[in-house]
Amino acid sequence: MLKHLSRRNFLRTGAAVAAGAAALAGTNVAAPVSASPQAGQHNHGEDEHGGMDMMGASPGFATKLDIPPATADPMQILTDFDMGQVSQLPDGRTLREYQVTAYDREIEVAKGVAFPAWTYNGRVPGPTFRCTEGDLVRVKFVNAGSHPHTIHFHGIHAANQDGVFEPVPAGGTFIYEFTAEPFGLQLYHCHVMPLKKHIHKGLYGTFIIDPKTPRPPAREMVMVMNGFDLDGNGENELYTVNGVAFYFQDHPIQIKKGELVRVYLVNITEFDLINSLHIHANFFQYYPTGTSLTPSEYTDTVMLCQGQRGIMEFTYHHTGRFMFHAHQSEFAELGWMGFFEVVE
Ligand SMILES: [Cu+2]
Repeated sequence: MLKHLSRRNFLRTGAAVAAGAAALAGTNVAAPVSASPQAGQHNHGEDEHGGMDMMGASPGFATKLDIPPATADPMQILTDFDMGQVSQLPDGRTLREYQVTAYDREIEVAKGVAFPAWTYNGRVPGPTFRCTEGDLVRVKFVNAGSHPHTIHFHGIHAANQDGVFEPVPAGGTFIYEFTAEPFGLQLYHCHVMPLKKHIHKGLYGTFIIDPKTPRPPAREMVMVMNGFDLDGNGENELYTVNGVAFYFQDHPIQIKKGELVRVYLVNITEFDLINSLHIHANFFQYYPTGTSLTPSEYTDTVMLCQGQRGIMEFTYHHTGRFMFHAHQSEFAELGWMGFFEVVE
């Protein structure tokens, strides 16, 4: 049904209209997936393995091929920070250990629209890992998917921890270990070729390295801007924040008048050169990549290349419903649109 549609007329199709109408009518978008209109249509005809060999999987721990965890909805993803399992090293440093498993999984990306995703821990985007600068980070990765994958963390680390030259085969494992630096808003994603396929299928997430002196208290949330190519034509038919089109239009994000809000904003959108975020009736302080504690811009709109990210801070001084969305209006109409509900 979706095979010959371009994204420019996708909105006229039943699926997208249903998604938009559901959002406007307040219907719960997080209903179970009942149909998969895209099943079998997701192959871009590219070499899955990119010519890389499968050396380098770590034998350090047992392979775990269990059932994927329940899918997180975009509201959960907004505030779900994985601080890892914390322990103290002999030298006094903090060790944080994280578990990541890659699964193939069908997810719902708009009301009634399924996408055959490749996921970290069963969700798109993957977990938000959080630590403090100087911590030793140890990530135990199990590949329970059907293709080779890695985790490529942005940050500073050794070449053999970069998740590029050590593809982990299906059923394989790998342990990534590095000191968290520099502080800021990082991200991670699979780096197996063809890269655009492994990324757009859903293998990415947010990685926050807090400064040793924490940022001021705030209501914190993570927003990952992405897109979904439903028919395998190399274009996105849907755009979202945290994985479901129109979700935050249907489920406005409640914030309190006068409270400081901090948004960790990541753009991982494949196929399009940029993505953007605009908030209505307000301005925000912007910290590109979060690597400085001094904002570089006071604005109401920011645009990001794929892999670019930044921290926004703002406070609403008026109650009511305020829109936020991509300022490419086409993206907004294809799902990248939501509301803040500001209350007393
Ligand atoms: Cu991959």
